[in-house]
Amino acid sequence: MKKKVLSAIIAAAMSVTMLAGCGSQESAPADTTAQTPDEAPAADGAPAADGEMITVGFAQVGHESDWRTASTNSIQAALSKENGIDLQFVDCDNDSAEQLEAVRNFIEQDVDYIVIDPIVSTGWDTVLTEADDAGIPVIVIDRTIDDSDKYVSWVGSEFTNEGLAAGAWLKAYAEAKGIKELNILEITGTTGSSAEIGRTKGFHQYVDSEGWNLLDSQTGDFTQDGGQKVMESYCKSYSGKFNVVICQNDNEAFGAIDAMKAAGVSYGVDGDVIVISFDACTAGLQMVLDKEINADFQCNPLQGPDCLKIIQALGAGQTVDKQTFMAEPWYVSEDILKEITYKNNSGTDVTEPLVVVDAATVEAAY
Ligand code: GYE
Repeated sequence: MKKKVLSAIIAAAMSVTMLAGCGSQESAPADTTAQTPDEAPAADGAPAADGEMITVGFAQVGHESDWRTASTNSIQAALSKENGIDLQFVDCDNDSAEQLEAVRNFIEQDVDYIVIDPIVSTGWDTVLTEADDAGIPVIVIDRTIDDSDKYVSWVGSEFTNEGLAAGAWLKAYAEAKGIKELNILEITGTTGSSAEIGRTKGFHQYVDSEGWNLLDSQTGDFTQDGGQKVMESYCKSYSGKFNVVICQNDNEAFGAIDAMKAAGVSYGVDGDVIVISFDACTAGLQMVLDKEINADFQCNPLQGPDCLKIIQALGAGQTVDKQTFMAEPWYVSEDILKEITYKNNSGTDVTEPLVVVDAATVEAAY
């Protein structure tokens, strides 16, 4: 079946429906507001219906972290030939201009679907309008697009809740340990990415409301090398003055830990500096188990199966959610706090468990 025929059917079918089988974080503002047919970008056809392969172009952020590798693997495994999909994968190397060009190339090739993990959250409206005009549905995964709604569906994480959870945990942990003063160094992710924006916003709500001392905040660009360089300079500038390092992903935390080791700073459960991280990749959770990282707030990268379901649902003329949130636990090293309570990004008071990492948790990670 060809694009324009199905586009009318699918556009008409866009309404409020949960995507079956998708994880949905209880505390997340599961926004099930779907577009009306008039607002919806024209959705495309499913060539598999008449035996052809479905062509999908995926503009991936890059290869900056363990999380990213897990994300790429998940998409490639799900959007596979066995599942009737001919996937074109472009690694955009953390370069926004390259990513826009990749999407434009997909439009030119008239692929059936475009999947984007947007490096930054703005600058998208023109190219998404071009995709819409060409009748190609766009699916967004992981990071969000904040200046255009011309995509069919997004599946990813509630980054602000991740930052809020980190703040709520640090507050409860400091109280439990009798730590009176928090002097914090922050290493942020790629500036302008929704993951960086959300984690910063959530955590800073606690910095502000608790009156914590945020000594400095610099980007490590979500890389190990970036985390190490920032921490090397922090260790010189703030020697003996900090007792918390919050890194916005595991790879930055690995780099920061290497820098602290080199500078003779003790860290982790038995050290002077509390280490907080996000992602909960295998190597990150191993360091939680080894008591080097105190707490690791999961960001689930396994969006391949959800993405496949969205494509299949669209191809079958079914409705899809505009937003799907991944379910994400919070991991800790010590068994001293059972749960955290906080007001999440949608204003709801939530109490969520803290999972103490053991060998099986590490084994089950990505
Ligand atoms: O936390 C980081 C990666 O967009 C949520 O990007 C993702 C982030 C993840 O490089 O490791």
